[in-house]
Parts: sequence; structure tokens; C-alpha cells
Amino acid sequence: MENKNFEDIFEAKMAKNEIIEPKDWMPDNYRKHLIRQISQHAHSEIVGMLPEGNWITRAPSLRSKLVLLAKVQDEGGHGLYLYTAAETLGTDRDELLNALHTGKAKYSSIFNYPTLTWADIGAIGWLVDGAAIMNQVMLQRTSYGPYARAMVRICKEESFHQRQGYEIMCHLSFGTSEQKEMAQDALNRWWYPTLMMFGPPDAESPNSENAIKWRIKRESNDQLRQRFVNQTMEQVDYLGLTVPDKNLKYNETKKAYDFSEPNWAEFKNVISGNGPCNKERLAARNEAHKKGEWVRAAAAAYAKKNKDAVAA
Ligand code: FAQ
Repeated sequence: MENKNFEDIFEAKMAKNEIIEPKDWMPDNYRKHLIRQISQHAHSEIVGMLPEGNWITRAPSLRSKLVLLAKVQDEGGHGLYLYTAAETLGTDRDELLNALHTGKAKYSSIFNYPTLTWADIGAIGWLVDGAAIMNQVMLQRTSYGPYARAMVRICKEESFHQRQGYEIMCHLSFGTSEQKEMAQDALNRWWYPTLMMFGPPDAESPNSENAIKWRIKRESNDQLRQRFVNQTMEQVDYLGLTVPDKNLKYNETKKAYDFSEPNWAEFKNVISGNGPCNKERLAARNEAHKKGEWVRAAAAAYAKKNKDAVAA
């Protein structure tokens, strides 16, 4: 069949809102776009384990330690589903990891900020996982089958993570005045970096046009950011905290909050590798990868032994 026919079939599937599967023909740019987004997403999950992993040994109770451990392990699992989804597009996991470890690949800007107190673990679960869910609910209906299916399980687990964070914030906000101050300080530091997670404003988002056309993204960066602010403000009020934005105000006409834009120069700086923790995160990832070499070698040897036994 001519490429043109394949293209017509692909376009017809897009028009009918059908799912594209790994063996279906797809335009090169669609494939590249997915590999870029899914691998960045996978990298974000495993780099995202680092700021929280930093607090496992210092969690304030056995219960909070168990819950945090489970959460951090979930993030590792999310990375695994996503790397596997990326591999169905014909890419190689070693290549993807190499791009991360050499600083060529992007991962979410949010994980380049430090976790200074236990309240930061609350703020990450509440705000960062909250923003991740806001973005990922639409990805359960993304047009590429393996990515959409991975997102269903990821979203279920992210909801538990969001509850874990909000529980910590409730505990601190309704605790002593020092605890409330810690919660407020964490909210002050994580608010704008969380808003940046949704990506640049729509007018400056080069990938959005194709993403929306191909139903990879179903909603724009700005739409999701606005929904996140609307939803989170009820929780901020309940906690008796305030966001670090003098311009934030409910707008009766648009039935949504007006709010200040994050500092986009800071965002660009962070995604270019110059945020507060970029170097530390890459160093930790490289070291973990090196230390895992023997596990990969053992797993490969075991798989070979089984394959040889079947062949014999
Ligand atoms: N950080 O044209 P757009 C999580 C880049 S998972 C870094 O708007 P797009 C779970 C973008 O890649 C969080 N880079 O791009 C968890 C592009 O660069 P490129 C991750 C960013 O793809 C919680 C350029 O800027 N979630 O948190 C960011 O249409 C707690 C222009 O941007 C996902 O990855 C950023 N924030 O929209 C784990 C969800 N924003 O590639 C542990 C899937 C933009 O052209 C603990 N991804 N850039 O060189 C998406 O939905 C999209 O890729 C966006 C960006 C919305 C992130």
C-alpha cells in the first residue's frame, strides 16, 4: 500500500477518535512526538523519586515512613510502565536513559527544587501530584494505546499520592503554630514551581498544536493550569493558608480565579539545566544507574539462561 493510503487510514482513525496501536502505521512526526513526551514523562517519574527519597529516613513516624516508601516505589513503577510504552514505538530504553543521564533529555522542572522540611513532602504530594493528576486524567484518553493504558493505573496511584500529601498538610496546618508556619513556608516555595509544571503559556508552546491535532494532549497548558488553581484554592482556604500571590482573586464574571503568571525566565533557566538542584539530581541518577549495573547484568543472564533452556 502507498504511504498516502496509510496516511488516510491514520487520519480516518484520528477523525473517529480511535486509538492508535504499536503495529498501526503512524506518521514519523507523531512517533517522534510521542517518544519525546512519554520519555520525558518517564524521566520525570524516576527523577521525582529523589526529592522525596531524601526524606524516607527522616519521616516523623513509622506510619508516615511506610506511606512515603510506598509512594516513592509507585513512582519507580510509573517510570517502568512509561519506558515500556515508549519502547513500543521502536525506541531503546538504554538510549533514553543515556539521554537523561547525559543531560540531553528533559524531565519535569519541578524536581529541580530542594525538599528542605517535612512539610515539603506534604506540599509535593498535595500540589505536585495534584498538578500531575490534573494533567494526566486527560492522558488516559490520549490517542496512543500503550500510553493511555499506562496512564489509567498511574492516575489511580497518583490519587493516593495526592491524599498522602494533603493529609500531611492538614496535620501541620491544624497543628502547633510552628507546624502551621512550616506548611505555609512549603506552600510559598512550591506554589509557582507547581504552576510551571503545566508548561509554558499556550502562545509560547511549540508542541501544543500537533499534540492537540493528534489528540495526544486533549487540553492546553493554560486550561489545565487554570483548572488546577480553581480546584486547589478551596483546599488552601480550608487549610487556613495563603498563596504567595497578591493578585490572586476570584473573578465572578469568568467564574474562575485570576492569578499571576509564574516567572517564565526562571522556568527556562531550570529546564536548561541551571535550576537549584539539576546537577545534584543528574549526579544521583548517574550514581544509581551505575550501582544497578550488576542487577541488570544478572537479570539479562537469567533471561538468557531461560531462553537457552527453551531452545535446547
Ligand atoms: N518541565 O511545547 P510545550 C509527576 C518543555 S509527572 C520541563 O508546551 P508539551 C509525577 C517541553 O518538554 C510530571 N520541561 O511542550 C510525580 C518542551 O521542550 P522540548 C511530568 C517542560 O510537551 C509526582 C518545551 O518545554 N508529567 O509529577 C515543562 O506540549 C511526584 C515547550 O513546551 C508529564 O510529563 C516542564 N514543566 O507540554 C513523580 C506529563 N513544560 O521537548 C514523583 C506528560 C514544558 O520541545 C513525585 N507531559 N517543558 O525540548 C505533558 O503533558 C507535556 O509534555 C507537558 C509539556 C505539559 C509537560
